[in-house]
Amino acid sequence: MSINKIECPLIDIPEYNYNCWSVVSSSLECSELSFLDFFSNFMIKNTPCIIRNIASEWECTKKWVCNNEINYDYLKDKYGNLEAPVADCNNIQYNSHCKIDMKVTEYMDYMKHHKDNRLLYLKDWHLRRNKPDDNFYEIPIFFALDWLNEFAMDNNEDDFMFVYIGPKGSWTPLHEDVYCSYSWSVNIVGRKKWILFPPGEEDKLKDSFGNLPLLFEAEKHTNVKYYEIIQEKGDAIFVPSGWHHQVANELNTISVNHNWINACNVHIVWTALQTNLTMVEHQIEEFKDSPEYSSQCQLILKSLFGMDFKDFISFLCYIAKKRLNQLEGKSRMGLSKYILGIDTIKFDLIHILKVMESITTHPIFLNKQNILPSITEDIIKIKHEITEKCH
Ligand SMILES: O=C(O)CCC(=O)C(=O)O
Ligand SMILES: [Fe+2]
Repeated sequence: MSINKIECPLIDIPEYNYNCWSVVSSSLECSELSFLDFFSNFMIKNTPCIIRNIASEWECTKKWVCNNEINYDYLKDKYGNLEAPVADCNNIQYNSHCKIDMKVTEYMDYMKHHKDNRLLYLKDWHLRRNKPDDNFYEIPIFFALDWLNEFAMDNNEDDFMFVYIGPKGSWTPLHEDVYCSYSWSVNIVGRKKWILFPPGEEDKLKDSFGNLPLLFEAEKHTNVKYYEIIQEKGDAIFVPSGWHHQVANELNTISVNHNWINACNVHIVWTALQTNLTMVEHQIEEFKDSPEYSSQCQLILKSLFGMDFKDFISFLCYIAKKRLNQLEGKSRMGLSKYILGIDTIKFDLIHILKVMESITTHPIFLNKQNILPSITEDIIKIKHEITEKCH
């Protein structure tokens, strides 16, 4: 079997069972871990893990690091004229870090000498998109089933592939990832301390208005279950869907991070989308008799969650159509250099069908509230086709 071929087993995804604490937070050696082990023990169980020594062959491991420190001069030389978003961890406004755009050359000077009161964290930098021919890292096979970035790249839309560079002491506030997606992160150099909360534990941290703190402090919350995970240089961390987390750089650190969705967590994304819609509907309940109520709810949903029903369904339909074509013999290339095996394609389709079945019983779909006109026919056609070809 080709080492770039992804074969997943056609198995069911179990219900959440976070009483299985013993499997939580395992640390595994990359060369001893198979795709299947990762798939069945972590991805479908939505459980975190560390994979050690994943980046030894990456170009950035070789070139961006010098004597275990960030090679500021190399980065300045190579990327100095690009711009990147930078957060000031010492400047908090509206419950988040103040953000500015900065020239990379200026940021590298700051990192090398930093003598001011600011604590600047360069984050969410789309370096890969800015320099598409610069293959400074390879997506590891474990993280290659990634509909989110496949969709973004095929359609020339914003992707979810980032570089983070931060000094010792910089940090990321407590949050849940965009769309309730998975994330993975690899340290090129440095060390991060992660605090992860199994889904639901974050409710214990909320104040009387339902707001989460910017930063979890263990001494203030003694009844909360959480995991502290240290991620060293060369380690990947797998952050499951819906696990709130906060991160602190314990040394000057560079990481590569992706957000991703696939057949194993798409149902979690769908659940989160519905929960967010219900929340929005309650918030503007007083207008529920107005003819614009449904479309206004979708608009607010998009600004809150990052996508609305139409976006989510279009995304699902796109992946479904692509996989149906791949089943018929069209190129089976997935993300990056990876080829999808037949069972992987079927696995994707079967789980898309499950979510589509749930979508078609949702009140928005049943009441034909005019927010999904053209997609309605698409989804029904796709459901038929999947049923025909995969059962
Ligand atoms: O590394 C960080 O500071 C934050 C990364 C993160 O939140 C993620 O990868 O999901
Ligand atoms: Fe995150």
